Amino acid sequence: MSITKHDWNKEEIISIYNKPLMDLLYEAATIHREHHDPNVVQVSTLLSIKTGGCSEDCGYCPQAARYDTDVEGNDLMSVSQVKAQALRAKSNGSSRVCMGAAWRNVKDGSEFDQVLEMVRTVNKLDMEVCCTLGMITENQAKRLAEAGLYAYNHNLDTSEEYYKQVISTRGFEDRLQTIENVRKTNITVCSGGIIGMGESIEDRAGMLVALSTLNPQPESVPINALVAVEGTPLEDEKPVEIWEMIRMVATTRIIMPETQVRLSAGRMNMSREGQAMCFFAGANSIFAGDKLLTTPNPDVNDDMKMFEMLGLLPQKPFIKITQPISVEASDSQFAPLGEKPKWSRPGHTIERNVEASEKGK
Ligand code: SAM
Ligand code: DTB
Ligand code: SF4
Repeated sequence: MSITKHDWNKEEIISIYNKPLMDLLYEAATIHREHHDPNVVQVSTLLSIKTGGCSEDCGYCPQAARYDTDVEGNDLMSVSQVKAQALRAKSNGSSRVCMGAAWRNVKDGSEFDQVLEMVRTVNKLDMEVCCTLGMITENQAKRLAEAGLYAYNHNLDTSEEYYKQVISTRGFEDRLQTIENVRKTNITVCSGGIIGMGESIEDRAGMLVALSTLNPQPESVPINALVAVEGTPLEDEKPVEIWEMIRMVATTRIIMPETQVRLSAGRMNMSREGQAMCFFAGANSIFAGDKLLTTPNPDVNDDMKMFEMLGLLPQKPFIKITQPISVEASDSQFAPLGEKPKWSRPGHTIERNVEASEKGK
């Protein structure tokens, strides 16, 4: 079995990405088979526990308050609603629930306490619990870990250079800092990005350099194809070609052999044949359920038919890492610190974001 390399550079990654497709597929599939069962695919269900009304200007995101999209904002879900949805996801073959909140960062207080209770509740259903709540401090990561969180999703989204052309309200280094905070606990790291935002292949490689040089590398890497939502600055980006998705998945697999590569947003535009090639190229996880956070996703029954057709089996939970134990709130060792961390706010002008915000007024 090959040893994981942590010093990938952009040139090496670009030359892998641009290999003749058959060579790329063969190499990726070979590495995939050395590290994983090629017929097992992990299934995660997304749950938007707090939707819309977000303060940030992320150019891809329908949940940013400043853009005029059809997203209806909702307050934080109740713990019992989350439990009901998690049970449904479990009965549909999901081993993981990923709870997303349209927040810039986590603030200590009753809403975070409620999220911690959601984590305890879903962990007790013997499912892997993932959260994606924006930036978090070390103390908040420790409290999530103590509640039984299995994974924290925090995407780098794109290269450090292109990030500046997509988001102006927070910096790339804040993303890295949050990942570092998560790494101070036993929570696994889920971090990936989006293709199809107008970035170059160099930017895709730049993002993969940033992810693959993390040591340890993220345990899971979601590869999203942009869902271009009307009203967002990126509404006119054309859909990524399946070949780009296959190349991105294969390259990710080659440079991060152990990671779970997740075929994430954008599956509505992918044929079964296209997805099958992604699985061959090393994708071994999907988001299932008829909704991602706010946009449509394939019907779960159709996905299960696809699994059957391809001979794929959904992965059981806690295969690589044992189930965390949830400590009750009353026994917690970590008090909320009420910190006010200085996350950056670069505030430079991104013309298309400004234009979309103006239209949204
Ligand atoms: N607010 C938190 C944050 O930004 O970290 C968590 C939720 S946010 C919606 C999670 C991730 O969803 C983003 O980092 C981005 O990668 C992905 N995402 C959001 N909108 C998307 C879109 N239209 N198409 C593809 N991926 C998208
Ligand atoms: C990730 O990488 N993709 C998911 C999850 N992590 C949180 C989110 C995709 C969102 C797509 C747009 C939407 O449905 O709002
Ligand atoms: Fe807010 Fe996250 Fe969407 Fe950015 S990606 S606008 S932080 S919900």
